[in-house]
Amino acid sequence: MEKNAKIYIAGHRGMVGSAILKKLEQEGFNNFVLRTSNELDLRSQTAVAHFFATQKPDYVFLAAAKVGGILANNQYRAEFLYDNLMIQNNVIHHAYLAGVKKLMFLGSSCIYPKLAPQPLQEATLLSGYLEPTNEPYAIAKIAGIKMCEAYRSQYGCRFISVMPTNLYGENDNYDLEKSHVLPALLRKFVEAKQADSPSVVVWGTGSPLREFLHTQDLADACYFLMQNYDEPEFVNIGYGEDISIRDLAHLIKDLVGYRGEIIFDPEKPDGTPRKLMDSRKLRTMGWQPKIDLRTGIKQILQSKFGLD
Ligand code: GFB
Repeated sequence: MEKNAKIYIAGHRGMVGSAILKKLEQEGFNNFVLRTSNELDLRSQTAVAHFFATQKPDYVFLAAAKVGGILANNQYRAEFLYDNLMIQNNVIHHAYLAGVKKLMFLGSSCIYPKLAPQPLQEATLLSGYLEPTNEPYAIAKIAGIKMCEAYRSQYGCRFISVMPTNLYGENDNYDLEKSHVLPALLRKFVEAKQADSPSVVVWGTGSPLREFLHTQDLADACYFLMQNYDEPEFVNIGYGEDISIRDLAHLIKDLVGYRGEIIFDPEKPDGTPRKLMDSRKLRTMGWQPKIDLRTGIKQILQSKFGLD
């Protein structure tokens, strides 16, 4: 990307989009076209068509999506399917019509079959059944990958897809019903400490394993791939290690300095037993993450909750 290139980041106020914007600003880019969801409803074909025809961005990062944790995915199944399909169909198609030089589509590790061999290799896509709690979201993301592949093969578009593992970072969602596990546990343990509560409830059995990547690392990887990668196959972006929800809860409990008890609620879903990404493809290109989980959590405890 040329330093004066016009760059559109769809979803620039979200956790992922804001991290990408920050990274690009640090790298010296300054010609951004940005729209909030109030200013541009990406589900509207007319609005998106008008936006691309008039703004004609050179590069697009498609980080806009309806996202949420395990319960939100399961509860708002129609919205997760409809909103995400509409957003990506509109943005990808109109990026093609407007002659965008390169587009990056961001997916998720939930695209892989629930019981795919670990670590999850890119080649195992569509080799088995999906995890039911997030099937609508996964189907939308798989459609996005296939759209980028199809627009590349039929129209020659330089559209690439990347699949990040579970993410955390600045501008996360802390709504206890809709958020992902990491922000939810940070909030639960901080509030329990402040209120001197005797216990904190952690959903599920605690046995599922998850891999967590800081969004600063993700943004760094996206920038790296946008500059260096131009192939039809999508690329995993992971940290390389996972942790059980039980151990994550204990880690956060210790870092917060909470002394009470942890109670697991097996009535809540566990979801996929494990989803560790195989990120060898990205590693062999020369990229690696910098922020380990403990450091990343401490950073957020400080910036978001004012804890040292
Ligand atoms: O982060 P999370 O909601 O998403 O949950 P997934 C991960 C694990 O943490 C599950 C457990 O086993 C949860 O039951 N957990 C424990 C909690 N306590 C909590 C809590 O207070 N809140 C939450 N949210 N979980 C999502 C997918 O799956 O991951 C999305 O539904 C997407 O589609 C996203 O792929 C990255 O990792 O299970």
